[in-house]
Formats: sequence, C-alpha cells, structure tokens
Amino acid sequence: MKYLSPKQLGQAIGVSESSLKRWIDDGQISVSRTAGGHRRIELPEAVRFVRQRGYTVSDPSVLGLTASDDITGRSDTGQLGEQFHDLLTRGKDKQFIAAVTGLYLAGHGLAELIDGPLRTAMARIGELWHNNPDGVGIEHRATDICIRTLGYLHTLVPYPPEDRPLAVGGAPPGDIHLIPSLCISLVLAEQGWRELNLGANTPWDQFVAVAEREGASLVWCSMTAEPSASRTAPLSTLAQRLAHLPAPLMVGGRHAADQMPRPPHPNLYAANSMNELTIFSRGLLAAHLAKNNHNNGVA
Ligand code: B12
Repeated sequence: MKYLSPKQLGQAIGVSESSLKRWIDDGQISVSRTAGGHRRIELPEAVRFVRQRGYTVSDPSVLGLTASDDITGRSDTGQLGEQFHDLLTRGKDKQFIAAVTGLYLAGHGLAELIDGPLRTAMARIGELWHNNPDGVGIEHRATDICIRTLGYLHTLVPYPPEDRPLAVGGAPPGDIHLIPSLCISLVLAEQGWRELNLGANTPWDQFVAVAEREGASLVWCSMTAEPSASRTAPLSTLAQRLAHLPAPLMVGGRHAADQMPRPPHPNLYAANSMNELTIFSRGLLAAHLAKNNHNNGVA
C-alpha cells in the first residue's frame, strides 16, 4: 500500500500542507500515524478525497500515479468511446491506463466509464475479425490492456473493512470472457463491498460452494458466451441452491436474458449494466449495514 504525507497530497492538488492537516484533524480525510506520530494518507483515501472534492491533480506523479488528462476534457461518451477504441486498437497500454486513471481522478464514475466508452470500444473491436486479418490479435491485445487497467484501478479503491458484506461471482463453465467479472468486482469494491471474483469458466458447483463457505451476501454470474446445447445455463437450479443464503443471484451479460427461467425464480435477478448493478447492490449494502448497526445497538 502506498502512503502519502499531507505535504505530498497538498502539492499534487495545489493546497497548503496546513489546510490538509486541518482537514485530517477534522476527520475529513482518514490517516494512520507513523511510529513518530506523522500523518500518513493511504493512496486510495487520497484518491477518494480528490474525486469527492473535485480537485484537479496537477501533478499525478507526486501521488505516484500514472494518470493523464489527455482525454479528460472530452467527456461526451461517444468521443470517449472513440478515444478508447483508438488507444486499444493501437495497443497503447500506458496511455490507456493513464487516460482512464485521469478520467477517474477527474470524477468520472467507474460504472459510467465501463458501460459507456469501454463497452462501446470493445464491441467495435469484437467486429474487427470479420474484415481485418489482424483483428483477432488486436482483440487479444486490447483485452490484455483492459485487464491491466482494471487491475490498476482496483489499487486506487479503498480496501473494505472486514465487516462489509461479500459478493462472489464469475463467468459460467465454457465462458472464457474475463473482463465483465473484473468490472463487476471493481464496481462493487468501489461501493464498499468485499468481493471475490472466481473469474472465467467457473464450474456451477463452485458458485455455491464458495458462496456458502465464505458467507456471500450477493452472487453474480456474467454470461457473455453463447451457451451451447450441452451447457444450457441451469440458472434456476443455481438460484435454488443459493436460496438458503441471504444472497440473491444477479445475472447479466449478453446471454443472461435468454437464459432466464420461466417462471422467474424469486432469488434471481437480471441486469445488463454496471449502472443497474450499482443501484441493486447499493440497496443491499445499505440494508446490510443498517442490520449490522441494529444488531450492534447503534441508534
Ligand atoms: C474480448 C472478447 C473475447 C476474448 C476474451 C478474452 C478473455 N479471456 O476475456 C476472446 C478473444 C478470447 C474471445 C473469445 C470468444 N468470443 Co468473444 N468477445 C470479446 C469482446 C470483443 C469483448 C467482451 C468484453 O469484455 N467487453 C467489455 C465488457 C465490459 O462489456 P460487455 O461484455 O458488453 O458487458 C457489459 C454488459 O453486458 C454488462 N454485463 C456483463 N456481464 C454482467 C454481469 C452482471 C451481473 C451484470 C449486472 C451486468 C453484466 O455490463 C458490462 C458493462 O456494460 C466481445 C464483443 C462484444 N460485443 O461484447 C466478443 C464476443 C462476446 N465474443 C464472441 C464470440 C463468438 C467468441 C468466441 C466463440 C469466438 C470463437 N469463435 O472462438 C470465443 C468464445 C469463447 C468462450 N467459449 O467463451 C461474440 C459473441 C456472439 C454471440 N452470438 O453471443 C462477441 C459478441 C464478438 C462478436 N461480435 O461476434 N472473446
């Protein structure tokens, strides 16, 4: 974990060290203390503060961040999609990570960036193989850049306390698409969930086994690949097997809707964006925290 002194954060956002110390002592920024009693700010806490207050980070390198404002000004989703597509198809990994980090620091939401420009750019890249002999290679490279970018963003999100509810999920057997579940775990972590991403090609029984063992409060399943006849998704069975847990099953992805059982199972929900996931999981998280407070006798 990277830590910053109040002076370093102040330099990065053009604010005096004394103001920062005052805000820390007011409780507006959480810190830990060194053995000598000096205030130290965890990088994710600094990022949270910068985003919440709308500060411009004039020199991200002071924070040890790879961030650029190359495309920050162009906040129109269509234009951003174009820029993402351009950097990803040209394999510009460093620039892509820096641009997305810059957008995040400038206050863009993760769900908004994923549902908008990232999804648009990757959908276009998924069409390249039709008429570009290098299309598949470009798609593989773009996927790798997305995976690394999502991993980098994860390091900027505060680590949730142990008493937070846990979400578990992944993609089903035969589905090798990694990016959607990485997006889900990142969006949930940003909200304050603990998350356990089982990744791609996860056996159905492991959704249940891990959710039971770890005490999940939410299970997700991302269905991107077309299920073959031999592996039609047993979503109602999965929902039934999870029904004894306080863990609704949320499915999403391009093949989620066509796999929904009829009649619907009461424990099973479908959504098709990070925005919908955010709305749903925010409600669950609030209910969980309220219940914990009630059990702990907090008024
Ligand atoms: C990257 C990619 C790959 C990579 C995957 C690498 C990896 N390890 O992750 C590679 C190249 C290996 C690959 C392989 C294949 N792929 Co592929 N792939 C893609 C691509 C280009 C991007 C997918 C992606 O990550 N997008 C970015 C994420 C963020 O967006 P998203 O997936 O749209 O998800 C959004 C929503 O659906 C939703 N969402 C998704 N999951 C969930 C879950 C929950 C709970 C919620 C709430 C929301 C949600 O939120 C997301 C953000 O808005 C898509 C193109 C496309 N249009 O999707 C094709 C695509 C999905 N693949 C396709 C195909 C056909 C294949 C292959 C069969 C190709 C082949 N012949 O080998 C194999 C299948 C492998 C398998 N069995 O899984 C087709 C599927 C067509 C169809 N009819 O279903 C697509 C659409 C490409 C195309 N246009 O033809 N693929």
